Amino acid sequence: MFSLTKPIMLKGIAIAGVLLGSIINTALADNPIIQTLYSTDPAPFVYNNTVYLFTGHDETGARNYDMRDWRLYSSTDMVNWRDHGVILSLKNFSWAKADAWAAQVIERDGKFYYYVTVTKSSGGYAIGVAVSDKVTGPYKDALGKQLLSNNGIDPTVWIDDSDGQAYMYWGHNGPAYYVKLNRDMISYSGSIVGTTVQNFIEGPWLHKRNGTWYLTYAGSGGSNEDIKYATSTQPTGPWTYRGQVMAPQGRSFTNHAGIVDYKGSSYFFYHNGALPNGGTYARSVCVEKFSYNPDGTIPKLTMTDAGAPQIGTLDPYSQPVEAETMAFSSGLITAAKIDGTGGGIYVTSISQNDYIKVKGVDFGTAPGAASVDLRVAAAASGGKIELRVGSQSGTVIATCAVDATGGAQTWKTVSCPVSGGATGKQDLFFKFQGSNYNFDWWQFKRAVA
Ligand code: FUB
Repeated sequence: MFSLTKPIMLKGIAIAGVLLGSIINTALADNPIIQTLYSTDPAPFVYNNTVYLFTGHDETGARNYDMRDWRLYSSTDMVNWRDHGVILSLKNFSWAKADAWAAQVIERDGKFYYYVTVTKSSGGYAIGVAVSDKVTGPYKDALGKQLLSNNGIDPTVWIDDSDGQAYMYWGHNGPAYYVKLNRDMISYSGSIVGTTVQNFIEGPWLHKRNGTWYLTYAGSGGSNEDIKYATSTQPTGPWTYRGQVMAPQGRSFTNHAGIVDYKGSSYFFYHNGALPNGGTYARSVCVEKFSYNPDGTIPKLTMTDAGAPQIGTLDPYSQPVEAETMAFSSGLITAAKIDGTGGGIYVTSISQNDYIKVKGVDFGTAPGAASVDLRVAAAASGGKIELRVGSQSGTVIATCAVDATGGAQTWKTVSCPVSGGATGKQDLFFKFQGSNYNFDWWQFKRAVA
């Protein structure tokens, strides 16, 4: 029923990732949020004034669901997203064999609990839980076995602010099930209860707002899934069907919702098949800003290319900005430097005319920026990075030669003069010339007035 993804040519490096963005035409769009790989099942989580976006990952070229790890991205402005890399994988669960499906992270008492769907080595779906002291991990299997082993998928957890009770919902093609989690968050008490939710298929997202409980979920929308929701005065239902939030749109059979409030606004995350060669097994996470209606109902939302508006601006001066912080990119990918825990991500697999867009960079009033430092590593000379404003073919404000540094992991800081237009708020583009070099971070220095 759906066109299968064509395998995309791997670049010549032994890491997961492919050339996706170089054939994207919607250069100024900010949806999908992630262009360096296919991402799925968004689970946003607000912590410490930052939105952490936990996602699944469709392997490129897959002809069925092929999902092996979970990824993390973060943002403080909803448009520039920093890539934290692989944050958890099937390998972290010794009893699991496949299907790193939908997951969600929440915090309790300073620990972060990562509820995941997997297939057990012995067969059948199960829900596991990993734990970390830090939101960015590393996460470890908390139990060494399943939390729930009854063929359930798509866990979603919310802690009731009125009494501290945590509830976990999950389900697939039947009732939405729930259970009460214990205070330790890695065990439960009482029975597993099935609740009737109209047209529920999968992907529940539980949240509470102004005393109302919301269960948002993927339903049967015709040929593809839509997103529907129901509400209740209690976390345990009964659930009253409230309608469709997002009609089927685009090329993915599934959709999957995640909803958060951040800096005074509400955001709806979902996935579709909007990247090149995207589809049912090659999905991408997107976001839309929305406002609840005065009566608390959720308005009907449409998938857009534009995504959410930027909150504030990005400061290019005060600290190094990780190169893997992007509003959009084309061609390149990211990789983990050493340990794969997300602590050392960099931009790699750079080819001629690849680019990174960083949105809404505030260079301040004239005279603006005087120079820029770039942290790079190169096995050979010959590359250069053009910094442009406005668009990938906009005004060049700096050109930095990338000479050989002694190896692809031998990092050096290159300092380049900036001229002609690095003032005010601008979209900044790193336009790459040549290849065979890596990029870790950047930072501008102000001109002395
Ligand atoms: O991504 C794999 C599965 O597809 C998820 O667990 C479901 O929610 C659906 O999005």
